[in-house]
Amino acid sequence: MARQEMAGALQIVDSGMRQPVTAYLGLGANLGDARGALDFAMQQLGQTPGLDVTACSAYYRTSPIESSGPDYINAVAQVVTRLTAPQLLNCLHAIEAQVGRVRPYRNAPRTLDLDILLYGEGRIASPALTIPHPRMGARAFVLVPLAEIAPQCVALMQLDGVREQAIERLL
Ligand code: A4P
Ligand code: MG
Repeated sequence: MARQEMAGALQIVDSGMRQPVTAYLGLGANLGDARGALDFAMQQLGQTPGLDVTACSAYYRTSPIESSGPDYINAVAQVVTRLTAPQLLNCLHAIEAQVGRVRPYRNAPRTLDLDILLYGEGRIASPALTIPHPRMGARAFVLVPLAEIAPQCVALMQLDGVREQAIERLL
């Protein structure tokens, strides 16, 4: 359905007929039932209007990087979506909230973290959203599952650069 917003004097008509974009999402959790939280997130993403989940990597057990607490469970999902990147981020925050995500400090252990890694060829640098995700290239917990489902998005040199970081593929 057509939606109209007033942005100052400019009227923007959002027809909802945007071209679909392939995006990659990082999933991570290290508090509570981490695997259950990732399962829940995948299920919720699958029910999100305007978004289709087209692939999901295996789950990986990873050591905390610049974080603390128990090992993380990480994965990467490929989605095809007509949502804008900010709309997609809002959906991710809503799913995080449903599993009780709190943000006591940056990189705190968390029940669920959902990040937008890539949004098509999009490049965004705003206070609320940076795409590509600025730290993804230095993290095995992103690069390894991303390479599993989208090898074209990861350079061998990047994988080589994170080979010291502990990561175990789960069955
Ligand atoms: N934000 C900006 N760009 C993005 C984006 N591309 N995707 C903003 C998602 N959010 C983005 O994020 C803080 C703010 O970043 C959001 O409000 C959003 O507007 P957050 O999820 O509230 O907090 P955070 O996760 O602590 O910060 P951040 O920057 O997302 O942390 P990182 O860099 O993602 O690192 N170790 C292992 N093994 N596994 C992990 O999953 N995760 C982190 C978090 C650290 N160490 C880890 C893991
Ligand atoms: Mg995050």
